Amino acid sequence: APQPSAHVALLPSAGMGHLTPFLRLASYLVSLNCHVTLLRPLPVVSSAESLQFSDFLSSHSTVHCLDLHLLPFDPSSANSTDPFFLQFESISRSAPVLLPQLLLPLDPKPSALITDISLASSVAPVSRARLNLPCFVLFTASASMLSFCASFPKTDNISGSPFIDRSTIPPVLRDPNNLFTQQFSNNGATLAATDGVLVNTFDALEPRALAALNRGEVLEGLPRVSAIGPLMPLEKKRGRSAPARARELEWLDGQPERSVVYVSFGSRTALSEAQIKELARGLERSGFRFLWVIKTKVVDKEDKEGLEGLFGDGFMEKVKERGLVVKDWVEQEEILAHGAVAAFVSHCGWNSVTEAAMHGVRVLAWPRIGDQRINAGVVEAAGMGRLLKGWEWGCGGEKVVAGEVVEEALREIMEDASVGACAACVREEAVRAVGVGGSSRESLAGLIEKWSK
Ligand code: BUP
Repeated sequence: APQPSAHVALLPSAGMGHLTPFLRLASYLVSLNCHVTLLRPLPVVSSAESLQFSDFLSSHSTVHCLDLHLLPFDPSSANSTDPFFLQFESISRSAPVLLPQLLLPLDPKPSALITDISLASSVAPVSRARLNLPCFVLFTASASMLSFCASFPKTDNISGSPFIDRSTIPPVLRDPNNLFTQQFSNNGATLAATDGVLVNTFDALEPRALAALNRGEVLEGLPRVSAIGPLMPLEKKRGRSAPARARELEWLDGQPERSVVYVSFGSRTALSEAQIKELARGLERSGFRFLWVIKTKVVDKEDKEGLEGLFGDGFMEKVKERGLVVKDWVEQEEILAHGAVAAFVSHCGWNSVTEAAMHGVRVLAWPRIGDQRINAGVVEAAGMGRLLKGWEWGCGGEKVVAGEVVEEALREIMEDASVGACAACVREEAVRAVGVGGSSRESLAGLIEKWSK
């Protein structure tokens, strides 16, 4: 085999939304003949993350994994109860101590360290000063969100990027004392001191944000922002040891072409019980076929309830011919790739948006928290989907959207051919971006060349 062209160390953060693009990038780098050292913060928060790590390592034997055993951290000292934000804090506090111990003895030495935006303010200074390594950030959300993050002002004055609408800014950022607000602000402020930012997006999806970022219109002194997405899913195991085809994929096999609505609000936000009942009513009234992945807890390990009793009376019986509801982890990427799927009712976590884009699936955007409303704006601007009518912060949780509203929104998204046509165009652009000579592929090749010197 030819000598690896570059040696890159990767430090991901917590939650599937952050881990997934890191492992996809790691796999991509390996395929481009790079040597990858993966730093794995332990213990992880969710079962999904621990499975994802072990699956990845068993199928990428050349990746060198180093465990970063987190130092003791008292969560009561931080102003948040969100398990993922607390984990960001824990990794951030441990990294300055542990990174030199793990990375300095390496031979050959890495030529760059890539870390998650949620860890940037703690990792970038150590990378430069102690490890003598250029530090790059993988921004795991949209370039539009990056433009907001990079321009996020002092915590007493929320205004943000020139083209981010105030109403799309997550309410948590209005609380300057919240742990997440502090992390977001510190990490944003560090961006200018890093060597480059990689974003899981592509030029044709976010032309305006990417141009503004790279023209210095968002923040002067920001390093090069490279769109390298959409990052491709990890290859699934094939052959004898491969797991049997999942129930939901078999179910999709039996459905007509482009007939199914896929419903999922991601790995880390649960709908309220009242909202689950109304969404069920909406799906039932719409008459469409549907596949619904449901979550009732923020961390999967706590999700022990069965499905019975979650919905209104007789729901499961009434829809059994045309609907499937699952609670387990599913292979979302394979679902979106399936020809039977037409539309995606999505919280607009950025990975979900890029996966829908890659497969030309239209999106009914129903954001819940964080960057999701800004990402929904990207979906709308690209024409590949619509925001749920009447949407406001808190929808799905304390503010319940009625079944009739869901029904109407489903009809609109499924019956509007122009949205379908836009989604198909976005798909073509996504395929082009990552193909030979495509913009995203060339951007990453340029970085690898730099890291090889
Ligand atoms: Br749920 C679920 N299977 O059952 P996002 C999610 N996923 O493969 P999130 C599955 O997890 P943040 C499931 O395809 C995507 O790659 C999904 O990331 C996959 O949202 C990832 O879409 C979820 O970014 O994270 O998890 O809410 O809040 O960080 O955006």
